[in-house]
Amino acid sequence: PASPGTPLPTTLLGPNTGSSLPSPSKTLNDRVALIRGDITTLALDAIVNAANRSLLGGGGVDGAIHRAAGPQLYDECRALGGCPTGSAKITSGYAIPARKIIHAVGPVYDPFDPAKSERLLTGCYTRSLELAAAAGCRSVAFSALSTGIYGYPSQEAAPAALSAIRRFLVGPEGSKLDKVVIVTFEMKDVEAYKEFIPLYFPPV
Ligand code: AR6
Repeated sequence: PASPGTPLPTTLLGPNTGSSLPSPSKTLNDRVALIRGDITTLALDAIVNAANRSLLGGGGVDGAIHRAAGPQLYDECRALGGCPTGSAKITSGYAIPARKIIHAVGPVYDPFDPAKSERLLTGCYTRSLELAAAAGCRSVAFSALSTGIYGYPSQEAAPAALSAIRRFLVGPEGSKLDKVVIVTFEMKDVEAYKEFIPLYFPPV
């Protein structure tokens, strides 16, 4: 699992820390938020769905998003021809308030190869952020990818997700995004993110 054990470059976080990086207009931890609720109702630029390789819908949050967006979403997804695990594809939002839906295909958690699971999960977050930025989205909400039906332990998924989000926000394209919202549904994910957000995005 992504280890928060390595010291975080907290000196890069604030505008007054003497960092050699360009000062962000907002501090990093202002740009990440955690909410518990229904991702289908959020009026952000993009929401990220926990999809499967077919991209044709399923249970969990995928089912909820397809129901809320309506049948046109299915038609656009069908034309995409699927998506490999660890990657993502983008569609319109149709009947939901978000302009775009990013369909990320997380891994089924493999307890015998957690490093591979982590690589694939991290890939989903990174690719989703790249797609959002490329589509001109400034705010993105993530479902807790793979932590439901796909069995990824929340305590391992949260640090992997946060490390990918952090890496993107401090990277060359990071300034293209104003806000990354993590949307949790179950208490186990709330608890994992409450534990790990202060480690990856320390308050300044
Ligand atoms: N609304 C919001 N969040 C939800 C909902 C909902 N209705 N239901 C579950 N969650 P999951 P996965 C949360 O299982 O593990 C689908 O069949 C859930 O608590 O939706 O990536 C796809 O088609 C968890 O935090 O996705 C795939 O086949 C998060 O959403 C497979 O499930 C993700 O759980 C993907 O499994």
